[in-house]
Amino acid sequence: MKRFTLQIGIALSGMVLLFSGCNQGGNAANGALSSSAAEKVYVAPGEQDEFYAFLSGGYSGNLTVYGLPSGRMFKEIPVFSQFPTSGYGYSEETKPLLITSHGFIPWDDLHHPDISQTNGELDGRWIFVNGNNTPRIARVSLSTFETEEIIEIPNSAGNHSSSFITENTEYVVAGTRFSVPVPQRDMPINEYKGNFKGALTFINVDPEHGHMDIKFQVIMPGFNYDLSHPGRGKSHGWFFFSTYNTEEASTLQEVNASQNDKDFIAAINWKKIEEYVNNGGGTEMPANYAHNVYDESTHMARSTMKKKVLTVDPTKVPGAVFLLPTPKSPHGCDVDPSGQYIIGAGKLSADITVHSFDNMLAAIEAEKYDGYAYGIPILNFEEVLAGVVKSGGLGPLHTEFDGKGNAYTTFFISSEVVKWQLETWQVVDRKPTFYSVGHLMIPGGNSRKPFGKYVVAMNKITKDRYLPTGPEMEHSAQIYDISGEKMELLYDFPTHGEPHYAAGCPADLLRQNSKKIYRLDENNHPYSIKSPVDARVEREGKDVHIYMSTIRSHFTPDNIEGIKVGDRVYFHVTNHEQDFDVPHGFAAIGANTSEILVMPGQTKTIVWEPKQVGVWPFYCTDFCSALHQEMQGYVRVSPT
Ligand code: CUK
Ligand code: CUA
Repeated sequence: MKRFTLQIGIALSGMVLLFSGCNQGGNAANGALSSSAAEKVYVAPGEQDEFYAFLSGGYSGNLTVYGLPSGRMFKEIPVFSQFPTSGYGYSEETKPLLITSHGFIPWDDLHHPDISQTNGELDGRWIFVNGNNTPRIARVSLSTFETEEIIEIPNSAGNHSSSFITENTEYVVAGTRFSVPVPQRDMPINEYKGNFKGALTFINVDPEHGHMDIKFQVIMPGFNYDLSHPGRGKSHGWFFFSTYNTEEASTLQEVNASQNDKDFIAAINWKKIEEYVNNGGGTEMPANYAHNVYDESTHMARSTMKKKVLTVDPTKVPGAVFLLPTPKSPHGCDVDPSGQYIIGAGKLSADITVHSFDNMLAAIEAEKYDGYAYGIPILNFEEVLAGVVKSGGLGPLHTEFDGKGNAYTTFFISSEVVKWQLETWQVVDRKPTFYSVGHLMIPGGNSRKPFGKYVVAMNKITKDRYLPTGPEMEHSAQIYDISGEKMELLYDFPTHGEPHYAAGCPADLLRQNSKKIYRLDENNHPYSIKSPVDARVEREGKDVHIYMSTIRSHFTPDNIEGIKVGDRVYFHVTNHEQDFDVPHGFAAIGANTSEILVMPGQTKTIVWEPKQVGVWPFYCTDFCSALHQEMQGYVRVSPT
């Protein structure tokens, strides 16, 4: 996003100044909140929120859980990060989740969450998120709120189109913001045009366990594939991807990349391609990518390196791939709840382009083509167009829907949310955001059944919104009431990292299924023990395995001798509590990883490599009872 500011800043510097002038004027622009606004976000002590909101953490690599309307933060779910709070990415059980073909990569840039669906409605089973940098998609359980699976995406780079899902969670998709040589090879960068390719990846989701598996990759021309959205309802079976740099320039200085007045939305008939590959179509290509799965019953993750991927040349599947011309470097690519309208927000534009799915089918039927790009038909713009929203704003990015015939589009440059009507294309309201809004989110706004009560705007620049905290401010989110004709700004809350997108759902969808306890009798961790009486120390050469039990408020064993400098000491800690929300932590002095937090019924392992002779303490890091401070022990480390 910061790129865009820069680029657009050059082109439209006059207007930028104009807008930033009026929007960053401090409290005068705050929208004069009424006391009823305060009431609407007030959730009294002991009461619970009406909605969950899952905000991406951007460069934090995490997904953060909030309540709406209160804006209270409940949990940070580590996905593409090492997270000391829980030991995620440090513990032996979770480290394999972060393995890639490039090695152990404990960071990524998380942009877009999407909740699983059945029949186009949120089903609250999983939430999928993307890693943008080293292309990956993760699946997070909405029962345990933990990352359960991460799959790497070969042949792509900058997985920004993810992780949107089809309406029965048949597929989660990945795109490629950067086109790259496919397969990767050593070649001159300035020979990009015609040689680099854009892989669009369709990942099958197993309906029972949610396990992901790459079904096929469509190898597209070397554009930049930005965002995507599935068709729904009548357009179920299609997927839409916005593109920019259809000039295929290797350097995206403004002059190069914005020559074309129109780029494309690529429309992919995935059902047709699925049929083609089910009948033996496609070409298997060597590819290296990691597939990492966490098993809830063993509490362990396993990493497998995959060696090939099935690729599809779109020109070999007639009627499967089309290009819809869309003005001014479209960024957002959103589909309305009916599946009829495909909205392309040209980020260098003032207007919003709306394509019609029916028009698209008619244009395909009548072969209203304006030519071809590498053999892929380019549909005639006027033929597919449904309407243009004359917004009066600048820099449209993303659109969500309230399910009542209204759409809400963010404008990055003019810092506002604009409400407009589907089919009349008339703007009916607009409200400023503070400041420079990226995505917005209506719970279920990405499904056939949105819950159009609130919209959350996620802003890129915070400036004067909060007490200053040095040069860096946390990003802000703003919640608006959209139940009436006019939007009303209710509240403003700080977020973690950089929230790009978010997904939300009614609290009732998750409340019942939220897991409370891992059952001890179901604990299949290879180093678990059934009860404290099984606690022991076992040596295998230099490796020492300590089978440890925790229960309020002691460790068994708590005096450990026989350890030598140079040993690798594995603390396998089983929490033998069976009470909701009673974790125990474990940390030993000089540990060069983090501590671990072990939930009741769970076993976790941390490795400790003592470097110094002595008697070294360990303790529980979670205040678990009145005798928490008594929950401690010693390890005696002798010379080698
Ligand atoms: S986003 Cu990822 S650059 Cu507009 Cu979906 Cu912010
Ligand atoms: Cu267990 Cu503190």
